[in-house]
Amino acid sequence: GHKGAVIWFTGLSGSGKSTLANRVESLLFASGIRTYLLDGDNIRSGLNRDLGFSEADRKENIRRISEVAGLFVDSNAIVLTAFISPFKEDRAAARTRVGNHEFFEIYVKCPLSVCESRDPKGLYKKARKGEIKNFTGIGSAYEAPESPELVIDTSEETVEESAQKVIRLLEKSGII
Ligand code: GGZ
Repeated sequence: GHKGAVIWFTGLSGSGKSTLANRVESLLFASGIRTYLLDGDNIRSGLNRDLGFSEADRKENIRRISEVAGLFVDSNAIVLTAFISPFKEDRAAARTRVGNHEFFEIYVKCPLSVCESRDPKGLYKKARKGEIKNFTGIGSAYEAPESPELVIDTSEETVEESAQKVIRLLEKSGII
């Protein structure tokens, strides 16, 4: 058996949140654990399609996501969230909503220069040209976590190593 929990990945665009969350999800799934992955693809396109990237909209984005994550935890699923979630206050509110013992904040750390060189969707390039005004790391702040449960440096380690660290954290915390 396993307990419900939220694995909350936070980091810049291009830091590797989704890649890592997907890898962790397949490892958990392979062990027969009930998981659900929340990301831009299933949240910003539906539930939150009325929201953009102003501070107020990002705040509301994270608030709704934490409410949904909390509901899944009630069903004993392990929820993985992959959103920039740039503001400390909003991540703290998510932690309070979900419950401190069920909330694992993973800082997906990666230098801005590396994220910018990856630039899979060309968004940093657009932000530099002024075509996206409030892009995180360029025209909008990213507040790094001060005491996350785990820090993963994706410019220094492989996705496999990182995923194993997340699994070990869940094991030693008694979630799985
Ligand atoms: C940041 C933006 C922006 C702005 C569009 N700032 O790399 P991506 O493309 O696939 O991931 C980014 C995603 C961020 O959405 P989140 O819901 O994770 O953000 S937040 O937690 O701050 O609400 C990026 C794309 O949306 N994107 N405009 N201005 N990222």
